[in-house]
Amino acid sequence: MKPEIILTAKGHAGTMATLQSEFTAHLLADAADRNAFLKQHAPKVRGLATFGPMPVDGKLMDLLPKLEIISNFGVGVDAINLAHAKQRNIIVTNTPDVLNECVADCALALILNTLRKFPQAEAYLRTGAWAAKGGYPLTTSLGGKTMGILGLGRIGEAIAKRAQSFGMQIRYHNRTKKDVAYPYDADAVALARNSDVLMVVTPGGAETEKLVNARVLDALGPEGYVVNIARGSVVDEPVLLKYLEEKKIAGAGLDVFADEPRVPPEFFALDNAVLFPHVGSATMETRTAMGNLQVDNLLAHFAGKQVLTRVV
Ligand code: 8YV
Repeated sequence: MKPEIILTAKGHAGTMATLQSEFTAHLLADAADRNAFLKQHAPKVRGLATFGPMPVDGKLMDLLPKLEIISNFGVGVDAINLAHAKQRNIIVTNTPDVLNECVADCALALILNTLRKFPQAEAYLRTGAWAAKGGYPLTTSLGGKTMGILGLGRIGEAIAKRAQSFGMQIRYHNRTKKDVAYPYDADAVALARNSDVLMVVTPGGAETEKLVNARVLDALGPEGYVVNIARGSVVDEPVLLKYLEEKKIAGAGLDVFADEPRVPPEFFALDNAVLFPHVGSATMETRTAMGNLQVDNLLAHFAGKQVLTRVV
């Protein structure tokens, strides 16, 4: 008998196919009546396969009394109530490391595009402005600038390595100082004050909510840039929008937003922002590796083995 699991949403095709062949899988996103669906499957469901931003709260867990494991597709587990899972002895797993390089590539693309305004320069050509008005206005170089990494973990390290090869200097702030060669700043304000580009890589959740606020943006100043590849919740989004509109900071490169996939339309009018639809890990190779890890955690657990990447 295959273990029964619930999928909170549709993953990419390969992962969906594996989940559906290895387990008896029920798709919550397809349910016309969520409560009736959960009630119907509750007696047998032992696992939950969930996807990044899908909320998995205590209420959902408690509707599934036999739940043993929540296997997340994504490194960030801020959408899962970890305290509740712990209290119920439910294992939570994520998909770290396999996405580091891809997310770091995306971070560099955002820095390049934000400072050098490549998307805007391309649009300039496509609208015929090059021939009509002459060369695109000069932008600013990466080389010689300082990147302040807010949250120097494994993804932050991969970003630092790349940024250094572009001639950038690195500094960082974490809750606790690490054994690394980069200079450390005591808080986000100090880091912003000492940086040209503030790179937000810290996990989402209550502890980091609106960590990048007006004080931090003031410290970054009118020549400074913010890049966020972490979670929209880490930045005070209305304040960031206002600072971009009023040119109180130079620009922003954003892969994440507070209420995805809804992005406040005021952002679309900004010339000093580059906006990506949360594509940091979105390559076939990386999403396949993430899906494999999500599945392997479930398989290990149901085979009575240790899961591979346990969070709680
Ligand atoms: C994914 C992510 O886009 O890993 C994460 O935490 O945010 C991304 O890699 C997301 O998990 C997709 O569901």
